[in-house]
Formats: sequence, structure tokens, C-alpha cells
Amino acid sequence: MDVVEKVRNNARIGMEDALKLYDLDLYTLGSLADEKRRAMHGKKTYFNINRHINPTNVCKDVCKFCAYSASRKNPNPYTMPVEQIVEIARHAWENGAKEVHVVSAHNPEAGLDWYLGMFRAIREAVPEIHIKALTAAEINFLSEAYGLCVDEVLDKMVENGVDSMPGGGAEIFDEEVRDYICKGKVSSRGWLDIHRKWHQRGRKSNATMLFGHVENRAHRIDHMLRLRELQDETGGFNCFIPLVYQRQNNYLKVTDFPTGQEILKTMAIARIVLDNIPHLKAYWVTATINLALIAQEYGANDLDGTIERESIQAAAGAQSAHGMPLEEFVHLIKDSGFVPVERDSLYNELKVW
Ligand code: V47
Repeated sequence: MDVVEKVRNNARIGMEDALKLYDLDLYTLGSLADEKRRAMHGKKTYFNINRHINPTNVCKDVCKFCAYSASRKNPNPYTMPVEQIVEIARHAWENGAKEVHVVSAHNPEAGLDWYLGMFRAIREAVPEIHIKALTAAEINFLSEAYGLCVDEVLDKMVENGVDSMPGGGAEIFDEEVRDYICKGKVSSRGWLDIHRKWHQRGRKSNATMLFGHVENRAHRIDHMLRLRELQDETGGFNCFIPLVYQRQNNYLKVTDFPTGQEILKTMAIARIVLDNIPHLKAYWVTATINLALIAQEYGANDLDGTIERESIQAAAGAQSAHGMPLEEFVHLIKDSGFVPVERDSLYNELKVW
């Protein structure tokens, strides 16, 4: 059976076949991924009204791709007081946001009470908002910095009101690439273990992959296969998010940036390989909005959300600092031939626009 037949017969795709998929022409690969997408979600494209909050940029770690952390090329360290974070969440809720996405850096001076107290305070002030917070990299940092085991950190997150975990910090699991781009940060095994433990608590999370820098195609497939294996075990991942590397203001020397074709092929292959993760997000912040809209025809069924503010990828050149107005977002999805479905953070449908 050739690889196209295997995909059409719903066979599981391994490393060798996934690499062969990259060699197909874009249209053939796109239509295979689109068949999967349509079978799962029809023409629906999910999004949410959310608010990203990045509460500190002070970081003890040095990831070469990061333009956000202070003390590197970005000389403006900040740490928001809890009251400010709560005010942002309250304001976002009053303006229709259903979720705060709280991701920041590994700040050795902020203290455990600051990291966890912000969630308690948000929960008290805005009881119904969904708190998606702390990447596995931050959890690993808190565990090491405060002498707690991962289970204790996860229990404290739950106690303080965190609902689900974002997918950040995964980068690329291949140990050699990982060592080169983000030495010292959570290991690949550590990242997967933290998500496993979170899922064992009955909680959901997402998974990202940072690509388009020094990794190759096999590294991307390996990353997806490690996620698929964990998902077979726990079923706790809602969504896979391939993040396209943004190149400005950082220390990673990259010479060959991926073309639009390579980005779309990677999305399509993710839809095919990750047969057990229900949602594939074309994150408009890093893909650019136009490519994200096209990615809807290459397997993607989620465009993230309105965001309102974003600092991590914006620091590296993405056009995301002020989010995207809701009306524009809805219009773009409709105009591209898909049905905009507002969802909550756990993919319950709230409104078909
Ligand atoms: O892990 C850092 C990435 C991630 C760059 O779960 C960069 O729904 C591109 O967790 N170019 C954090 N990416 C963001 C994150 C996230 C974002 C959107 C949705 C979800 C979700 C999670 O930002 C980090 C890192 O991979 N990042 N620098 C850069 N130069």
C-alpha cells in the first residue's frame, strides 16, 4: 500500500511514511488532511474570546529563540503586581472574554505565592472565567526553585483555581536540538511527565511544537509521535499547536526559514499523524492571519482567539501585540468559506456566528 492509500484507510502513520507525506505535492497532501478535518469537524472553525496575560518577563533561563525574556535583547524587565493581573482579567471578562491564558517566564525573585496567588485572586474576583495557565516549563521551574515535587505544584494549581494547562514549553523534543536551543529548561521527558500527571487528575491540556528554526522534518515527526504515544495513554490533549518560529530580537542563528508550503505541509501532516488529538490550531499569531486562514484547508480547525494583548511572539516580530477584533476575526473565517464557532476553553460550543 502506498502512503496515500494508508492515510485513506486510516492506517497509523509512522516516521517513514510521515516523511514520505512531505514529498507529496501540496494539493494532494492538503486534500488528505482536509478529508480528516471534514470527517472530524466539517466546515467548523473554532475560536474563543480570550485574553493573554504575560505577567513577568524576568527569566532565569536563556532560550536562544526567545525575544521576550528581559536581560537579553529586550532590556525592560517587568513583573505585574497581582492587583494589576486581576484588573486585566476582570476587564477582559466584562468585555466578553471567557478565558485568561496566563504564561510568562521563570522569575526567581517573584516567589511561589506570587505565581499561585494570582490565580486565587483571579478566581475570587472573576469566578466564572476559565484560567488556562502555567506551561510545563514554568511548572518544572517552580518545582525546582521551591523544592516541591511536580505533583505538589499541580495540586497547588488546582487548589488555587487553574482549570487547564497551555501547551507551551514543548519546543522540539529531540534532545540534541533541545539542548542547542533551550538548554536548562524542562527536559522532553519532564514536559511529557508533567502533562501525564495533569491528565491523570482528569484535567485537559494542549501541546505545542516550535518549528522552522534549526530542526529538520524528522525532528518534527518525532515530536508528534511522542505526543501521540502519550495521548494514547491519557487522552488528555485537546489541541496541537505548531508554532512557527519568529525570527527577530533573539540569539538563534537561522538561515533557512520555512516557506508557506512547508508550514502548510507540516500542519497537514500533523492532522494526519495526530489521529488521536481532536483539534489542530493554526495559531494566527505565528502563522500570520492569512496563512492561518488557508491552513483551514490543510487540516486546521481552530484559530485560537482574539487574544487582546500578546507579548511573547510579538517581541520576536509577530503582529499580535494588540490581538484581533472579534468582528474582524469572525468576518475573516466566514469570508474564507468556513463556519466560525465560538467555543469555551474545553471546546464546548457557545455560539455559531
Ligand atoms: O513555548 C517563544 C513560543 C511559547 C518564540 O496552549 C516562540 O493554546 C515563535 O504556550 N517564535 C509560549 N514562538 C506560547 C504558548 C501558547 C501560545 C498559544 C496558544 C497556546 C495554547 C499556548 O511561545 C513557548 C515558545 O515555544 N515562543 N519564542 C519565537 N521567537
